[in-house]
Amino acid sequence: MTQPLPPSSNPTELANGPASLDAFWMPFTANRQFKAYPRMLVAAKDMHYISDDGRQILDGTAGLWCVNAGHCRPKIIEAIQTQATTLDYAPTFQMGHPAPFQLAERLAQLAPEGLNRVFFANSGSEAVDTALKVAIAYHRVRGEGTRQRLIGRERGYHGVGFGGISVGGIGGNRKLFGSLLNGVDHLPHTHNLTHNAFSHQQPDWGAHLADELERIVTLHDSSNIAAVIVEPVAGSTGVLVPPKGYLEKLRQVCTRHGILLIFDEVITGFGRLGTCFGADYFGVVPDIITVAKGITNGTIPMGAVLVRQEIHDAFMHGPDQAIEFPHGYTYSGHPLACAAAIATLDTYAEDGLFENAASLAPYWQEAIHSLRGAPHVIDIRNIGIVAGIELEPMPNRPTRRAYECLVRCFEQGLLIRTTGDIIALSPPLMLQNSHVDYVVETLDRVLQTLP
Ligand code: PXG
Repeated sequence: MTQPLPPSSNPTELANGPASLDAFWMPFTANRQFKAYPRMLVAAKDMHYISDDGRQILDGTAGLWCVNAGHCRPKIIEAIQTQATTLDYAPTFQMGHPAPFQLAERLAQLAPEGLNRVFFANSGSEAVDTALKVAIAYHRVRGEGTRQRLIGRERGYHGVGFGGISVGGIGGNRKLFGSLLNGVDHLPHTHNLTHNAFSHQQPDWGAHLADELERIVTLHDSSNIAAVIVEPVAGSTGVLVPPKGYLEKLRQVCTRHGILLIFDEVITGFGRLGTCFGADYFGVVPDIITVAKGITNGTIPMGAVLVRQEIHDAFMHGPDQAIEFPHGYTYSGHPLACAAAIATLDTYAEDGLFENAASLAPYWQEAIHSLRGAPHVIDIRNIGIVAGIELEPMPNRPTRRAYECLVRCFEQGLLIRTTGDIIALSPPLMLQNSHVDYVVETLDRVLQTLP
């Protein structure tokens, strides 16, 4: 899989390595471990990164699940450059500029019918906190101010704001941070190796886990519950695909009790499953969708909240001069992010990338499941262009085996993500069969060598 390096990616030019690694406190990183054995990326093009020692690394993770169209796509770069020289910044508080209006229209056209109002943020975390605030405030402006409780799910990941970690269900991300939001419950997660190991796409077992929502509603009464938030496919925790019928049940229970259903589509949005949104893939329409990452192909930070029109309209009363929703960010609808997003949506459409993902998904599935039987593999799960490969942890050394796998894959020219002892794969959607083969062959080789 050697392709010529793009001209701008001469690693000897770019790898003016930093004099010291000390000052940068790295996010979600074992800082001391990384700084002892750093892995540096200095350039990227299409499906590949270039490391500081000049090697091509196939991007098996689309960066952090965000570079869905592949790296350094010309149309997106050009749009950012043009925007930066035309209008670098303009406020969106009591002022406007064209780009966020244009982008919001585009998103409304792509979104499931009815979700046609868009609030902009700068990350998935901000989109989630915005969505939770919209939900609570929506009930209040309608005179149902007792609806304040939020329901998330165990093993859910909704970013790192206080709202997001409160509804999130990854213990390690919560335990250092005190009492979090009041009034949050968690549905059980849907992972079960006994029933569902080596499922292809949606597992058969587990829809009944959504019945827990009825139990929580009975406990608190629906008049106290604002919203349920779930990832349609839980990504960060290690790729948990919803059991057949599960999301449908959540939708039914929420509808029955007047509870808003929020799909956090920060990962599943923009083609990851071969459809624009997970909601399209599963045929289940929530009331609010949060997105980020792939909205700008990872180039400029941006998040957004897509909201049913009725929810938006519930705020549009009172005196004309009143600010209806006292919330927003300095960079909500930032010109560069909007320009990047519009060019990204164009690229997805012009290159047929969602369609490519859909048509490659069967090949991806078969290739990934061919790793069944490789050393240490206790589960493989997949959907769209996503896969989770769960390894048996080393005795008394959880995470060690997967970390070793990441290091060895990187040495062999493949970037993977690991969480616990689970490998997560989510390459850019421009991939071809040969890239799939490379991912699987490299992983197979590395798995054979792992302690
Ligand atoms: N919601 C979901 C579903 C996410 O996956 C966020 C919210 C937060 O987005 P920001 O932009 O604030 O990071 C995410 C982010 C991983 C990984 O390795 C996943 C995320 C971020 C970084 C790493 O799985 N998801």
